[in-house]
Amino acid sequence: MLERNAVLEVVALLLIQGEKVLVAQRPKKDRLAYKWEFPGGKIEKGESPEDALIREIQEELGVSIRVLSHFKTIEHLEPPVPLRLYAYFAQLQGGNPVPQEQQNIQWIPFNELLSLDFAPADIPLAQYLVSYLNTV
Ligand code: DCM
Repeated sequence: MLERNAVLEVVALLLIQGEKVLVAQRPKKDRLAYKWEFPGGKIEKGESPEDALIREIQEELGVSIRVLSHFKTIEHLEPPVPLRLYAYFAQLQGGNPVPQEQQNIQWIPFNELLSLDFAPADIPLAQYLVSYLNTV
């Protein structure tokens, strides 16, 4: 397959504390500037999604996590960047997330989550998450 048709494989963190979930806002310099997302990023060649998530969260938020379980995989196959987003529940191993890449972060209450201006692939993920949280 030609590179331009490749689907980008990306991981996302679902980190919950009490009635809140952690979200990050993409910095000005990035694609999808100022859109909110669940923290994460690209899976590198040869890396498992779980290892990619642990690495990305250490890089972006300066904390180590323990990956608990896979929640959902979202396929957002539209241009300009078709992507497959693997979302995992995880817990902190200690410490608090601190942005390392000039992004804003916030712990947002479940009932406010859907009011955020999310990146396209994160919109259905947020919807699934809210539905799920309402059942547990
Ligand atoms: N991405 C996304 N949702 C996330 C994480 C990432 O849509 N929760 C997208 C944005 C980029 C690509 O994945 O197109 C790579 O992310 P990054 O630029 O953070 O490495």
